[in-house]
Amino acid sequence: ENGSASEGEDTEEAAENGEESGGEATSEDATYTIEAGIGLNNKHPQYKGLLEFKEIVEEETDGDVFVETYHSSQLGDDREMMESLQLNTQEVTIPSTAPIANFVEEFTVFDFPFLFPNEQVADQVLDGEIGDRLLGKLEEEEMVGLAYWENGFRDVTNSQHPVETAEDFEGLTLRTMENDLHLDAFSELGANPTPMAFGELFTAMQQGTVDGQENPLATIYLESFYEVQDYYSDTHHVYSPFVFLMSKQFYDGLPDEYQTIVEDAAVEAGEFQREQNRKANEEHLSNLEEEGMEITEVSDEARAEMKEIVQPVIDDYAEEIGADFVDEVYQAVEDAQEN
Ligand code: TF8
Repeated sequence: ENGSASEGEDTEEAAENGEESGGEATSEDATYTIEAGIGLNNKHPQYKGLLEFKEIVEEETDGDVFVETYHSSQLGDDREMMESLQLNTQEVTIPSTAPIANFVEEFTVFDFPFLFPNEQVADQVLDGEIGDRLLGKLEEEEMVGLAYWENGFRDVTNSQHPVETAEDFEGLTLRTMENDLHLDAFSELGANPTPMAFGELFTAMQQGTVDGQENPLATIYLESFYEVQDYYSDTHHVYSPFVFLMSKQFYDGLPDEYQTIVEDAAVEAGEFQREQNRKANEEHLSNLEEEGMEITEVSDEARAEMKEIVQPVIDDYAEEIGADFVDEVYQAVEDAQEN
């Protein structure tokens, strides 16, 4: 039986949605409706990836599974949307790993500063056995992890001064994601970390509640952070994966054939999303410069110093989530670098 299809009010939203994404399917013809929501806006490659997922699923199920897409935290922030998945009142969301760690603590490992040296290594570890194992743990939390997508390497922006070395974090009030490791790492660097949902961030920067934040280039540019931030630094201090999540109850209720279709579609749309994300990075950097941001390039020495400062925090969390498991992750990162 289908929990979420065609309640009367879906029709209007579906029509709106179909118009926006150019799709012809409607929820009226569908047996299953997937409400999919993300926190970023509709200019971000993540939303483009979601539209790709929609197209594949609707085509392959001949419209029997309809995907309704929402962006800009219309359905809530990362934590709220995950809770909705647990209750099966929303079917899909694609949060960063950092907020997922509040549900499955092992996800903290992917947010260890400077863990992944580049995107290719991240792909191999995430798409490999380790990444898979962590996705499996989501089932205990009533969610199914179908694929890793990409948020990207996180960089710092602020309104006070250029951040060139570790010392420049001193005294900066920085918004962080709601994740204990992020909080502790930025404290260790001397910043005043302020955890907050992404949807509140722009206003917080605008009103000066926080001096700055850290996010990948696509977000900094496409969410117009340059309007309220003067300094950008390519710290690349952590690689932030996205995870494509589905309500377990909804997934379990799908026929086998449709389970395969949504799984493959999440992976395929994810490949497209990663590609779009990576392609745009260089352009976004020059866009930020054109918009008047001061760009600071961080040296490898400065990154090494930042890493050294936060290493005790990393070691604490490694202990907490399981030293053996974390060693396996380090080994997988090394193996991937040799390939
Ligand atoms: C953050 C993350 C976000 C997301 C998204 C809004 O800073 O980087 O981009 O997780 O869902 O909160």
